[in-house]
Amino acid sequence: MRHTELPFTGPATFLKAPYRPLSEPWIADVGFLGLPYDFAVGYRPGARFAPGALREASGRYAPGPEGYFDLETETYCLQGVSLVDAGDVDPAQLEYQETFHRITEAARALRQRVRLPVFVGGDHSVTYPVLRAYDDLEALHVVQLDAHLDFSDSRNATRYANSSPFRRAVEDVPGLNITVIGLRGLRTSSEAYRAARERGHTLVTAAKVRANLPWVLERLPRGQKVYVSFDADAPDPSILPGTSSPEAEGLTYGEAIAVVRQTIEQNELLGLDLVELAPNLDPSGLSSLVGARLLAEVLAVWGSTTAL
Ligand SMILES: [Mn+2]
Repeated sequence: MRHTELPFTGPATFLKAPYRPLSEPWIADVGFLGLPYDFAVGYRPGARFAPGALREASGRYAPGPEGYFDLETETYCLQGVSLVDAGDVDPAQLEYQETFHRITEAARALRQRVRLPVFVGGDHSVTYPVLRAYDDLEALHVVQLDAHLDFSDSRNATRYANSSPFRRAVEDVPGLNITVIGLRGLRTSSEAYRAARERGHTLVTAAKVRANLPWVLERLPRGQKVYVSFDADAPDPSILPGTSSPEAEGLTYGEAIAVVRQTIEQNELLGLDLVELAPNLDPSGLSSLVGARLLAEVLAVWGSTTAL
């Protein structure tokens, strides 16, 4: 029994999925893994609380046995799609290498079990050890929704913070290409920007999304294996204030979903993360509800465009 009627009943798991730790044998279509690690933030902490907060908030969006009824197509989606909450990776607090090792091993294990692994951070540093679990592929295209580039080689003599996960990832994971959507940080490192450009990354500002969304959608990868990394600071802080480093003039919810939808529809989605959501920075609870809704909606898009 994975579904009870009211949002706040039963044990809090992602979308009220059954909890099955990776130490047990199971397979499913979708598996959630919490990565409650935020020791790498350069500013306000709290993303360690996101897996717990999103489990609780996502009860609001738990699909019934028939899935979700899509108002646009008047059909059900996620019908018969099996979801599992695989629990959390325990961080080793200050031992980032040990923590990253645990994350990579858990991500590899999850990839063996499910068609779509969903990783819930944590600050953005966790995406680096997650992407290491994809090093068996010839090529992988990351679509990163983010206010910031997160491609710094080093900041304050620190190379594994949440401003560097993609710089570390391209060093370790073969065949990685990256498209970033939503950039608008005022303190963008020109070195990081040039290095990303030289690698052929596609860098799209939030201003460009606002000015011409169809132009942006045209530039998304096509026909590739993709991984979507969704930073909670990509949307505008008016809808998602609970994040370490909010930047004004962000994406609308609709723009963010349009980017993710187009990415999923024209590629093969092999993984997804939602990072940098700090529920403690938003006492209204709105950020957790928007984050949970986002996860649910991305799953619905994936379920309606993927043959299961
Ligand atoms: Mn980020």
